[in-house]
Amino acid sequence: MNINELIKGILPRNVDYLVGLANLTGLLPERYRGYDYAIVLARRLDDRIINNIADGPNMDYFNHYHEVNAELTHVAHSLADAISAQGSKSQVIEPTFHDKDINESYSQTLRTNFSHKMAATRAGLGWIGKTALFVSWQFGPRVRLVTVLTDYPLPYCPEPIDESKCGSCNLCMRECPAKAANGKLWNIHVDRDEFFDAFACRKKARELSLNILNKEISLCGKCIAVCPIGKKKKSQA
Ligand code: B12
Repeated sequence: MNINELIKGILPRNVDYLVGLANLTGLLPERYRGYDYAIVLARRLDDRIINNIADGPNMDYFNHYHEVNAELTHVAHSLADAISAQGSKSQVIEPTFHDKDINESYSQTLRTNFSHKMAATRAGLGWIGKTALFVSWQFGPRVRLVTVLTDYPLPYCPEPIDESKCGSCNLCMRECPAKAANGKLWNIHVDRDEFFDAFACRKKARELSLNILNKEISLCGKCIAVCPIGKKKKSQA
């Protein structure tokens, strides 16, 4: 199977996508046994919408979030079907979780059983920033992720990214309305909870979503908007 051709034929042509291939052997829980390879798709978010996130989410961002989720879900299932049609197994991990994906401990941990960000760093597409976002080389954190797992031995990235490239930049940390980050740089041995307080993030995002959008969700996006990586320079706009 020519996986790159197959993916190219499925991706929408009017938006930017990053495509990464990863080997996740030994990194997944038991329920994904046999699916050692991953195709990670990072869909670029709309700069006009992200640039308008000021002090919390707005309706454009809310709508964009839902549209991009729907697009990613559709693209990932089309890809998984195409892989299955070629005789290999495939499983879609949707952009956001459903009740069946979370275990009883979710409310105590805010952890699901699959991390798109881990797949993306294993695919060499980027690293984890100070506010725990996945930061791609090309578009910074202005991407939303989806993953297709497969048993087909993909030509995976030989050089996964194991540490942060954020250096001394602290912008997302300074601007975070929840003050959820402590500035420690990520690497694959540093757990999320050592540098990022996911509970503080969720609490603030819920508060903002309720006040601004009158919706009980956890939307914020300020850390995405302020990251200088992927932010277009004025001359490019
Ligand atoms: C639960 C969840 C939340 C929780 C907890 C967030 C968190 N940081 O853990 C809450 C409700 C707070 C939340 C908030 C938001 N979320 Co959220 N969320 C998720 C979800 C469903 C699961 C994440 C999870 O299990 N976290 C547990 C920790 C341990 O894993 P992790 O954070 O994913 O990644 C860690 C590991 O992967 C590790 N790692 C990375 N590479 C490697 C390699 C090796 C070898 C190892 C061992 C580890 C390792 O480093 C990461 C940081 O510690 C994912 C979708 C998914 N299934 O991945 C979306 C997701 C992380 N959310 C996303 C977004 C956009 C948001 C918000 C901006 C909301 C919004 N849209 O306005 C905020 C921003 C929060 C932030 N700054 O991190 C995006 C992130 C995109 C990006 N560019 O990073 C995701 C990936 C959804 C998607 N499909 O794109 N979210």
